Amino acid sequence: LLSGIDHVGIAVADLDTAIDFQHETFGLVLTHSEVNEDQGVREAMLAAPGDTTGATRVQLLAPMREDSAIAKFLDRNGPGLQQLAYRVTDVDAACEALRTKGVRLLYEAPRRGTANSRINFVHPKDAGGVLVELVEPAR
Ligand code: MC0
Repeated sequence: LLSGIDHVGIAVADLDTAIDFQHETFGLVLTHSEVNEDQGVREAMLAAPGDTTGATRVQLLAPMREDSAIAKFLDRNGPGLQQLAYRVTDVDAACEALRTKGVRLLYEAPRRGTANSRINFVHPKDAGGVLVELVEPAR
């Protein structure tokens, strides 16, 4: 079902400040950034310089709107780890398998994620207090 850990997501107030911090402190390298209007976020993907596969990234998420999930998370918790994203080969099949186990998915059908991936989320209350994202990368 799962083919790897795609990324971990950190909620931040200011994207550029957080990119600089991760670079100067840990040497992480910016590999991608985009705006996701549907999710109300500006986001950046960063890779560890010594990770030759580049498969697992750190995602920085900054809110664009007060009613976005990231704005609400920041209001409640301040900046910090917001999500764990598992990579799957077939997000529809993964969601179906999880529903069969009684796990709640946040969306009826997958939505658009980073770089045209297809995504859905498991409710944190059904995943040990962790917001789990499922990511099917674009082909
Ligand atoms: C809320 N809770 C969390 C949590 N957010 N627990 C762990 N991790 C989180 N990130 C807890 C609350 O503290 C609360 O616990 C309970 O879940 C339900 O809270 P709620 O008030 O009913 O719900 P909200 O309004 O806080 O929303 C939570 C929810 C929302 C997960 C439904 O954040 C959401 O829809 N997330 C999915 C979309 C998302 O996160 N987008 C941003 C990343 P108590 O014990 O107080 O009841 S976009 C992205 O990631 C894309 C671009 C990508 O990667 O491709």
